[in-house]
Amino acid sequence: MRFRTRAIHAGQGPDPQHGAVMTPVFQSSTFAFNSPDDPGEFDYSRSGNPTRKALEECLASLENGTRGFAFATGMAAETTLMMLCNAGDHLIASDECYGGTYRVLMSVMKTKGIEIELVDLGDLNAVRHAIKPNTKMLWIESPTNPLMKVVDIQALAKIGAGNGIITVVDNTFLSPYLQNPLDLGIDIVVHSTTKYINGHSDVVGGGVVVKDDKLAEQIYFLQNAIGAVPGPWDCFLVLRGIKTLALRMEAHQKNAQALAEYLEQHPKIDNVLYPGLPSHPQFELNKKQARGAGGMLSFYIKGGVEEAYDVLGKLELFSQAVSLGGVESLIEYPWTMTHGPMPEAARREMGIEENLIRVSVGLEDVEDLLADFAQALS
Ligand code: P1T
Repeated sequence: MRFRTRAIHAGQGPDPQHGAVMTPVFQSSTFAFNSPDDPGEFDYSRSGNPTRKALEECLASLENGTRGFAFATGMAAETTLMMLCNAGDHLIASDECYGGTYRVLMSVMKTKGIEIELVDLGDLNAVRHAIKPNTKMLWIESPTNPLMKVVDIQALAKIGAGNGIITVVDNTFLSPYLQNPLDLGIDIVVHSTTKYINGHSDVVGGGVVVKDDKLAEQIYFLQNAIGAVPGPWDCFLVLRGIKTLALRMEAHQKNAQALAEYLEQHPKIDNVLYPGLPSHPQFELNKKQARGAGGMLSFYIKGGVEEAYDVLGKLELFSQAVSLGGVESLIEYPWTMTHGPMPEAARREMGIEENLIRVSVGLEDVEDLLADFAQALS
């Protein structure tokens, strides 16, 4: 089956009891055993729940994997995966990533004795050079949040496989509609389902997909042991959103492309970061490994804090808010918002400056979005 069909049907046959076409919300913490030694398929909702199972099967299908896992948030999914590492293990992570990922790596995992090394994953020699006998995991984000850097996923997967390192890609920005890291040789895909997968800014959630049985068993053990799972109602909402993922992504990226082209020629903008622009340094690489450039873009406005605050305040359709991937356009200021948790020096080293602005381009009429920027920049 193709993508749109799987988004609507994978894991979601009619309910066997009453024929409900939509997967019911099984709002139950516990399930009756048939007998003390026969729990049936479900026994307790931390370990498994039928609504969650439908979502997990759908996620697995959309990422071309064999097992999916749903989590309470994207960070819950990430933290659970990082627990595959033990004290003394070495984890190489992208030197550009979401501020919350940076925080959990540097302020949680590192303090528990996991060695964290941030590397420019665009430099494959630097990655090879960083590998040590105790390197356990390679953590990749592509495109990166918020600088939209694209790295060679297939090459990194090869380096990981050749050295017995578990490779992880955070695929939140492109969604499974536009990029499938498992097909490029990656071991684990992670998502904040809060974003495009749910798509309506009304749920927080996370997802993980793998195709290796042994890894799946280890992740299932951690999911159940740690228990950072979503409730059935949230799973239902994500499943409802997922059905239109393909349609939304097409529309998001059409609007983002138009806005990126508009901003790129605007005299008050210094530089636009969007992998769909031929000026993007990894334009060709993105075309090679993804089926589109998605709905996220960032830009440097000419000037500094004052000019940035001015445009943020004058935009009327773009709410100033963190998060992304919903139907409505959002704008945010990485310096104090998404990447505020990072030390100033780390922000600067990454390229996050006071004149950087990030946009999650929504599904409004593009003429209205362009007109709003025109008035805000005038
Ligand atoms: O917010 P949560 O569902 O826990 O997901 C964390 C996360 C993980 N990975 C990426 C690439 C992300 O962008 C996020 C969350 N990001 C935002 C809230 C934001 O505004 O960038």
